[in-house]
This record gives sequence, C-alpha cells and structure tokens, in this order.
Amino acid sequence: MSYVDEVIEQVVKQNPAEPEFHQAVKEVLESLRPVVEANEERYRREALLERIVNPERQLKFRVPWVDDKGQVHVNTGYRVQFNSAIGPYKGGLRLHPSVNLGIIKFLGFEQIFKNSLTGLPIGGGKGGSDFDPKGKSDREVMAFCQSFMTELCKYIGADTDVPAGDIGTGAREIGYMFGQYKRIRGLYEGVLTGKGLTYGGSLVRTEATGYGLLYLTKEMLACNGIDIAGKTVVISGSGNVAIYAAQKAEQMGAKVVTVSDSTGWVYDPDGIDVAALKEIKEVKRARLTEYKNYRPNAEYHDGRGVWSVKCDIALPCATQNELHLEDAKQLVAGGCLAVAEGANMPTTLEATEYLQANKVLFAPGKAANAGGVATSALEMTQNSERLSWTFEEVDAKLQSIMVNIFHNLDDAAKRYGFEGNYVVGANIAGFEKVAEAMLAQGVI
Ligand code: NDP
Ligand code: 2IT
Repeated sequence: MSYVDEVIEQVVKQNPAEPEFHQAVKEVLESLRPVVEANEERYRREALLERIVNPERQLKFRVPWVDDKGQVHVNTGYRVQFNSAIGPYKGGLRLHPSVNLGIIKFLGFEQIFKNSLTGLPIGGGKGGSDFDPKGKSDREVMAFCQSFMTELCKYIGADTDVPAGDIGTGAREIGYMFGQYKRIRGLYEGVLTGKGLTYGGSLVRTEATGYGLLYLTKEMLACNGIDIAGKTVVISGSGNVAIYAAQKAEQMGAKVVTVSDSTGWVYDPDGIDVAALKEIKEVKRARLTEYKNYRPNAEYHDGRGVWSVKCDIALPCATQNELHLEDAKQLVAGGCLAVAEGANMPTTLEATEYLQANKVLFAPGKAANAGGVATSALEMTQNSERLSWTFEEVDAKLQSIMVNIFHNLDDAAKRYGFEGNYVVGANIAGFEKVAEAMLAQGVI
C-alpha cells in the first residue's frame, strides 16, 4: 500500500467519528501524492505524514457561565494547536452549536497549509465552543467569553498562539476575550487578532477575508482570459465573509444576486444592497427575512437554494459541505465559469471533482479565503512594532498577498504536471514550506 493510503487509513482508524477531519486529510494527502512519491523513503523514515496529521496538542475544557435568569450552563471549549513549524499557532475560534473536536481538527489542519500559503510566519491552530451566541444578550455573551478565556489564557500568547474570529466570533466576542486575557495575565499584547481599532486592531481586518477572496478570484479569472466586470455572482452566507465579498464584487463591477443564512436565502435581481445587508446582520443581528423590507423587488425563500440560480461565479461563504454534487451539476448546467471558496471546505469532494471535470475554475478555501488570516498576521506585525498602518497600506499588502498566492499555486500545479488544478497546486505549495521546516527542526 502507498504511504499516502497507509496514513489516510490510520487517520480514519485512530480518529473515529470525525468525518470532516477525515475529509480534509484525504483532500490534502491525495493531492500530495506526486510530492510524497518523489520523497517516499525520506518521508517514511521521518514519519513526516504521521506527524503532520497529528496535532501537537489539543485542549478541551469546561466553560460554565450564568444566563440572565441566573441559570448556569456548561459548554465545551476547544483549542487545537496543530502545527508550529513555521510560526506561532494561528487560527480562529468558532462559536456554533455544531462545534466538536473533529470540526476543530479539520479547520486546524486546513489552517496549517493556508497559513503557509500566505508566505507569513504563522503556524496552524483552531478553537471554539458549542456555545451559540445567537439570541443571547450582550451580557450572556460576555459571561461566556470571560469564562472561555479564563481557561484558554493559560495556553495562548502573542508569541505562542494567537486566536481570532470565525463563525459566531466577531468584534464583540474578541473584545470581551481580549479584556479578560489582559485582566488575568496582566499583559497588553497582540494575543488575539480582529481586535477593535481603538485597542490594537488593524484596518481592513474586518473586510479582509471577503476582499481577499475577490482579489484572488479576479486574478484567477484574468489569468484565464476572463474579466470579472459585468459577471453575475451568487454568494451563500450573510456573515463577515459574505458581506465583504459582496461589497468587493460590486466594486469590481460584478452583480451579486444572492445571499443566504441557515434558514433561507434571498434573490435580488437588481443586485444585493450591501448597506441594507450590513444593517440587518451587523447592527440588528436579525434574519434575512428582513431584507424584503429594504428591497421590495427581492424574493425570500426558505431552505437552501442559491446554487440553483444561474450565474458566472459562485462564492460559497457560509460553512463546510454546503455545496453538494447536485448543486455542482446545477452550476455547470447554468454555465458557471468559476467557484472560489470563501468558507472552509464548503464544497464536498464529489462536487469539487465534478466542477473540475467540467472545466469550472476552482479556487480552494485554503488559498481563496487566506486574506483573513494574512491580514491577522499584518495585525500581529503592527502590534509588535506598536504602530498602525493606513487602510491603503494594509489593503495594498492584502492585494499583493492574494495575487502571490494565486501565482504560487498556479506554478506548483504546473511544476507537477497538473496545470489548472488549483486544489493540487494549493496543497503542494502550502505543504512544501511546512515539510521543509519540520524536517529542518528534527524529530519534535
Ligand atoms: P459568520 O458567523 O459571520 O457568518 C456565517 C454565515 O454562514 C451566516 O450567514 C450563517 O447563517 C451561515 N451559516 C453558518 N453555519 C451554517 C450552517 N450550518 N448552515 C447554513 N448556514 C450557516 O462567519 P464568517 O463569515 O466569519 O465565516 C463563514 C465561513 O468562512 C466559515 O467557513 C469560516 O470558517 C470561513 N472563514 C472565515 C474567516 C474570517 O476571517 N471570518 C477567514 C477564513 C474563512 P446563520 O446566521 O443563520 O447561522
Ligand atoms: O479560517 C480562518 O482562516 C479564520 N477564521 C481566520 C483566522 C485568523 O487567525 O485570522
């Protein structure tokens, strides 16, 4: 049996009931076959793949907190410190009822290669909790965040592990967590990114994932002779990534016609009104059913359905496994030219294969959504030098990082004879740097 197949089999056996983690490992290792085959003897002797699929450390802890009625609740907190070969652990904190160890591990594993692709010195990690901030008062969210950080603060630091936002964790949650870290540890340091602008945050971090997604998508299209201006775009999700992806797509002259949340979706034939979307989601924290109050021409539909809308470009920006084979078939039938993942692993393996087989340009999340963590690393740099850069400075750096990422993965794909396969390119380019650093640092 090949080394790659052996390790995949081990991962499935040693990590039962973690399907998302299995999926992420399979996707990465399958596409590393040519690199592994070229170095098989050395990698086997060094147990390189066994080391890369095993987190350096995984923390799981109790998070008790009191609601507004005086009732005590207990959630589970996680932080998986996956790989520190190229820098301190870096990755977001997800707050969503679906969170479990397998989901945090899949996200942490992806983060290793994504962070490597940014070209910046950040290792891979991820954390979170099954706490649901939706429908909670600000005081309840604060109580949870303070309790969560009371335990987490023992394991993180500006030079060891720097968490940030993800699903359910935005500026409000980061603020409460930062305050509690400072209070307990007595350190005013860049231990979290995505901070508010008055206490060490970076301009552009809020917009960075969505903007970066569009910078990379535009470059991918241009390199394939396609102009993004005038194209019709469908987006799923209506959170941080989706909102700023929609904003940048419109600034580039494309027309975004859908957004969604976990209960339904909106079709706006005139183009999504980003200001209205921001007010509904960022200010009111309301549901998308409200969108019709702002735009009477728009349609609201219950359930899922954005991929049934005819489009040139599809940007999944909600969550994992939200674009299935059937959806991919609908996209291809409707003439879709490109899919770029704003979310982490939103496209199933079968759907990805179908899209690629049908010549749809496909940019995987670990490249396409790397603008968020890249700008987090720029926030860390600004914190270290105790300076703040202008919006234009950060935005220019983000643009050049995204364009570089695209060319790195395009080149890696070509080097191994997989021209145009950006999944293979991203995995190889991300892996090469981490592998070299791990081998150089000995058996640790
Ligand atoms: P938000 O919490 O801001 O928004 C998430 C959006 O996705 C909401 O519209 C939410 O709907 C929807 N959603 C979440 N879970 C589900 C689900 N199970 N089914 C259907 N819809 C769902 O998160 P972000 O925008 O920050 O994150 C979106 C994706 O992007 C995630 O995959 C995240 O890991 C990834 N990402 C985020 C980065 C960042 O910087 N924030 C960076 C890189 C990747 P509802 O409100 O109804 O739950
Ligand atoms: O998935 C991701 O890359 C993020 N949620 C952002 C991580 C970060 O550290 O900014």
